[in-house]
Amino acid sequence: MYPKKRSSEKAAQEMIDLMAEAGQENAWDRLDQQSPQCGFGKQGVCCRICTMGPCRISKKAPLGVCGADADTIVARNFLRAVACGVSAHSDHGRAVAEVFIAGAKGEAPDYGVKDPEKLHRIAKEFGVETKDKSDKEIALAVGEIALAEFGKSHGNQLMVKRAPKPRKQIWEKTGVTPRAIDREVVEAMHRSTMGVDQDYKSLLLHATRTALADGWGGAMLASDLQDIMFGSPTPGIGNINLGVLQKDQVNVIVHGHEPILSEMIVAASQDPELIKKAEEVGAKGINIAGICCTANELLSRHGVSIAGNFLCQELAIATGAVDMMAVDVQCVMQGLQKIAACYHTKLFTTADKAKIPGVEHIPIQEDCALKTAKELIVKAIDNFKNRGEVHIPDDKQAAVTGFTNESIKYMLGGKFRASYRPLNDNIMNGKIRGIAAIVGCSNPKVPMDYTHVELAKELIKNNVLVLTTGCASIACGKQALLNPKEALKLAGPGLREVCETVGIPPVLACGSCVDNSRLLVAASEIVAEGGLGEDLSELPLAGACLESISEKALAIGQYFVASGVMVVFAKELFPYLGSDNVTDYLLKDIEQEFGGHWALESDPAKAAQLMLAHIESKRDALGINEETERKLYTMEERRSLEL
Ligand code: SF4
Ligand code: MSK
Repeated sequence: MYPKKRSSEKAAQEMIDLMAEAGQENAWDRLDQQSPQCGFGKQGVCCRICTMGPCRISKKAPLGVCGADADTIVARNFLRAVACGVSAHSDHGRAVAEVFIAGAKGEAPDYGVKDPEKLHRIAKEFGVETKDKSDKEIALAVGEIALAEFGKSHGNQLMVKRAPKPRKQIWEKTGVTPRAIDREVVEAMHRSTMGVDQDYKSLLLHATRTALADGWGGAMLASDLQDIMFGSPTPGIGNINLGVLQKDQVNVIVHGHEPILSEMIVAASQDPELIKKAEEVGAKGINIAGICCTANELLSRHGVSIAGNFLCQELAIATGAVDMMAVDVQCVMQGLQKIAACYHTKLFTTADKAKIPGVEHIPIQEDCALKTAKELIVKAIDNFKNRGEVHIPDDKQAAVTGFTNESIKYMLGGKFRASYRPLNDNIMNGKIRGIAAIVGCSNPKVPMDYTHVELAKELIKNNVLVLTTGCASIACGKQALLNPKEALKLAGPGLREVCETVGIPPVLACGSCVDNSRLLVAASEIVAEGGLGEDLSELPLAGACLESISEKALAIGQYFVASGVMVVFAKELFPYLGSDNVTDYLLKDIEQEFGGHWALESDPAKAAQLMLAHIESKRDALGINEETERKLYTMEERRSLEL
């Protein structure tokens, strides 16, 4: 089904071939060494949570030592994976909240308020009194409320209020309205340990509650606080792919997730003294590029180039052009240490919770973050002279990114009349059939970027507006789908007409993994705008993640499903199919409770058909596919029409 090559994209394939020639190992080689992978693990029927195990469920041995069956074991594994994904996004959110508070108190002088308008909007939402208060005082109050969301002892997540009323009622009725984020994760670990919750439905229901604490909690807070602190993204242009590395400049790569590090690196790189220092060593400047979600954050706020997505991290170092790579948390391969040692690249870890043996650790501390970032840049400059042979693929693509629930509204309705009305109208008149979210990573089991790109092409051809985040967004960018001029050639006539009128590409890059919560807010506002039903589950909307590596992707999928959305996941990358009952629940029965469900399909063309059929079924249910008969009114009838 998949093309044979390791990457569907030329620059990465060029570097993969180069590494093979040099006898250097990367993720694809290590996947080969790991193959064939464990069949029990692939089905989710392996349990090692107590020392009577590990137990593996088979026809011959259908129960673990404690008597747990496949339903319980698969559901526990699913819940634990969701809890891990939630903890990653939410701990990111917590780190942001802590720096936010320190900034407001004056204890983190390099962090402040860059979007006061959003600060005031969130303050109002949180019930913070703003009259006669400075931005710092308001920020402190907002930050304290946000931080409390992680561990408060009573009440539900505040951000849940943003959901449409029928959605909140569904969550109340099913008992999954999320409480404190930490509480849901702790309870997930408790329920899934030996001898506690042994009812697969009960376990899966808690997976839903935990996931909701992320999508409508930790991740949503992370995006909002980052916007206030670093400025809200606005649509702008940048470049994507390995060709953004510069032969004649000091190349610095930031990789990971939290903008707390990368924002300081960008600021430091603009210091005239450091630019002069770079020139003194023979470089023409300092070039910052990002990898993974940090890259999405920087391009959408500062126009900083993106070198690549998840599987590009080792390839970037193999160009020989990376003078320094600073990493923080999540999606950082331990293999970087080995490949960096083959080149001159200086690799640094910067987050105390994410260290790698053999890699120097230089923590970014909030009270002196910019100073530390400058020290890191100096190390990159000093390392420029140590470069050996350099091979930079010359591929890069211009991309427009920086779309958010707010900026899409401004693009559609204008600065002073920001509104989703034009989008709703064009969905209702059928020019746009619906909306699709394409999210996820890159995985060596799938030719890199192949499924994201093919799926996006098929959907825009069929007049579906595509929103992307994370590494899926970077995949689309590398293959020109974020370039309005190129991508609009591939769009269906209705979608093209609307995008040309508004001035947007048919694929909208909406940021990083945590920014998936922006899509939930956008969908809620589309419902509130009117004409497309009363709840998220009524929207002609579908999600897909056909290349994933991370437990975070599972958490995202589960909170979309629980928000009423159908989510298509690659079957090969969904290791929870070892129980018929769990499969039936996630693929079918869950829809009765939440209006959304999982679907499994690895082929992007078939996944697109599933999504299109789902979108059309929602349109039918809304009655917006019916041809309305044209009626000619008499003057009398016109007068009697109610306005
Ligand atoms: Fe085996 Fe039960 Fe222990 Fe899991 S909890 S390892 S199934 S005995
Ligand atoms: S970085 S979670 S590989 S999208 Fe967010 Fe990319 Fe997936 Fe990591």
